[in-house]
Amino acid sequence: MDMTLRWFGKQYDSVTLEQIRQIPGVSGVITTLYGTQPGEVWSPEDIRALVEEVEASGLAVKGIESVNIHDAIKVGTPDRDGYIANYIQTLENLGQQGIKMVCYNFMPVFDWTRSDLAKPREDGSTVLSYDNALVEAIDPEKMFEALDEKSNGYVLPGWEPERMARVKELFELYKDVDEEKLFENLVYFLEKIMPTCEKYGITMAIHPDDPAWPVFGLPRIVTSQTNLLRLVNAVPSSCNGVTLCTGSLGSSPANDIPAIIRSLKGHIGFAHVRNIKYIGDGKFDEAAHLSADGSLDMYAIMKAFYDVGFEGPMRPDHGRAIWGEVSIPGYGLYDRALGACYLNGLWEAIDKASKNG
Ligand code: DNO
Repeated sequence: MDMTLRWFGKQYDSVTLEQIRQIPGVSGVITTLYGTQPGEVWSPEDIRALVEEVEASGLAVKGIESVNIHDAIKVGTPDRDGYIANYIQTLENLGQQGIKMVCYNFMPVFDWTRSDLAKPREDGSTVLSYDNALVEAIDPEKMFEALDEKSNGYVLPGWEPERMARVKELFELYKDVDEEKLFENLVYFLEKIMPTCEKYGITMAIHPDDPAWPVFGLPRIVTSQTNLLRLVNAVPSSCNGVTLCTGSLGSSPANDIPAIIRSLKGHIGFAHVRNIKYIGDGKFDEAAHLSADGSLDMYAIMKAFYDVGFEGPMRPDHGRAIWGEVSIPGYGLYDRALGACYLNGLWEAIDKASKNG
């Protein structure tokens, strides 16, 4: 396991590389060219500049999150091959700079969804929270505005304002896409890009749908152990992998996260580790990473990663907003740094216990 932190780039993030460098046990970042739009080719110059900037701070780029997928590919419109060719070119350019892991998602229209980005807790912190009843009551076209108002002025990951301006058009585009069609389009895409991934040893790590059920009637296909296994088996390649996001999969209490990790041995390319607190059916708050603060057993989760021999990048996922910090919601420095130390501590204990019998 290689502990990292997500970093959105100097222009976009409230957290600096210098700060990340000072978190014990964090040697790299997961980053992206945050200003690019899905479908664009990432230029070798821009990628090189990003890698050099990170390396100049004493850190390394341990992966990209995300290279987002154009809707034409998800919907399977006739122009998809052109966008796939662009994606392949981006992978070539990333591969040439030594990038070995790319996180992506295949969620229609919206990436992760929340009903509140700053829900106050008893401890005075705020967290991201989800209430299905509240989300389903919002007009999807208003969803972006609802979230943007509470984004502290930052661009939210996966919620590109340019795409969100076209929400109505996007819903129209997806109207004939059901789960099977979406799955077929994902397999089509993966089959086309695998040769390039294999050439450079890039693991494509699909991010689960968040939350792990359909929202606004849009299909969702990466929600459970069954469909994750179906996906890795549909395109057998060491480069067809998964981002094991404990919070996204964990949004459904039916998902046994340690069991899912164990069943995906050898297919996990990236790990997002966070805790959530169930507060009702289709309702949860994000929590501090500590097991006791939420509903997930973080020790059992880390033990499962350890037992499957997970060696890829891991990052603490969303944190609470604490100590007065203002940042991209979920992505402040303080609580994620606490999370990284806690997860590193669990790992050290598991490792030493296992070696000392
Ligand atoms: C939210 C993130 C997601 C994730 C994408 C991966 O905080 O976990 O936006 O990066 O779904 O493509």
